[in-house]
Amino acid sequence: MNNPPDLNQLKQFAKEVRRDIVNMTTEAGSGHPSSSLSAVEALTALYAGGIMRHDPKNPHWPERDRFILSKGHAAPVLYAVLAECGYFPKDWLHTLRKLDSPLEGHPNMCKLAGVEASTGSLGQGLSLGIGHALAGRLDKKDYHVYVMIGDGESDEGQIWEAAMTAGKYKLSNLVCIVDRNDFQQNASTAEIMPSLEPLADKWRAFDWDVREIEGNNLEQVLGALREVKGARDKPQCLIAHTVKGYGVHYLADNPANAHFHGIPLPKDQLAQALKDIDNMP
Ligand SMILES: Cc1ncc(C[n+]2csc(CCOP(=O)(O)OP(=O)(O)O)c2C)c(N)n1
Ligand SMILES: [Mg+2]
Repeated sequence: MNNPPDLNQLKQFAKEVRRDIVNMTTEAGSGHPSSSLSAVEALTALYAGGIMRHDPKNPHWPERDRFILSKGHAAPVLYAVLAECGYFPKDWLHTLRKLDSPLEGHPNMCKLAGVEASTGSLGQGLSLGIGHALAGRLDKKDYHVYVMIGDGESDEGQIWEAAMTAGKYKLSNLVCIVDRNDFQQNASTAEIMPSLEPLADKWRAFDWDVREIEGNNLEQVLGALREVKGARDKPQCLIAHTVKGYGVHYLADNPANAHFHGIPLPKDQLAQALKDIDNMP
């Protein structure tokens, strides 16, 4: 891959990804813009910030780093980033959720090169990541495996089976990013599953290294992802504190309203949303 762009270029990349997300979900009339927007900085840093070793022209390159979007309902952020990186033509974004489009509502690895795992049924992606991480160790390859899970998704028992297993095998080539946006489908995580906290302690108890970061702060995300690359004996957890809908006031200022999970922007809000994104620092 080329040298990573500077911070300003990366911020422009993130803005373009946000525009793509609101445009494609509004056009589709369905999808999860708020869940996608909270994850923009993490995927920008991974794919465009020089963290992941990958080649859009050779998506099945055996040496590539792997990214698995376990919270698969945030597919629009993955599609936007893959398109901006050149995995497929950008105008495919207009086909989101349309019949026969490879850009299904949830990522389908059989339909779209660049999608590492088919996800959407919450709870499974970290286990899939463990498979890749163990395979990399067996094959003596030095790739890293990055998995993003949701905080609501963390209610799934399989997440904790995976956490325990990765700790046992000391998978230092595995990084789990928790998109800690404090909301899930119908309400806040505090209402639905208050015992999720203390979250960092739970990961530590399963023998992971844990860092808590501001997940919509690109510099912090980049810094943390660079640090965890050097890990030697433990899997790495980044708890990324984010805002659901970040960058678009209509969504971000109303996250407590369950109406905004899995609902596209009303068409008459699109112009203001694009202005909000333009005005981001
Ligand atoms: C096994 C399973 N149960 C339920 C759902 C429905 N569902 C989709 S998104 C979601 C909420 C996820 O919340 P969170 O993980 O916090 O993601 P966020 O959108 O906040 O990033 C639910 C319950 C699902 N996709 N899979
Ligand atoms: Mg959430």
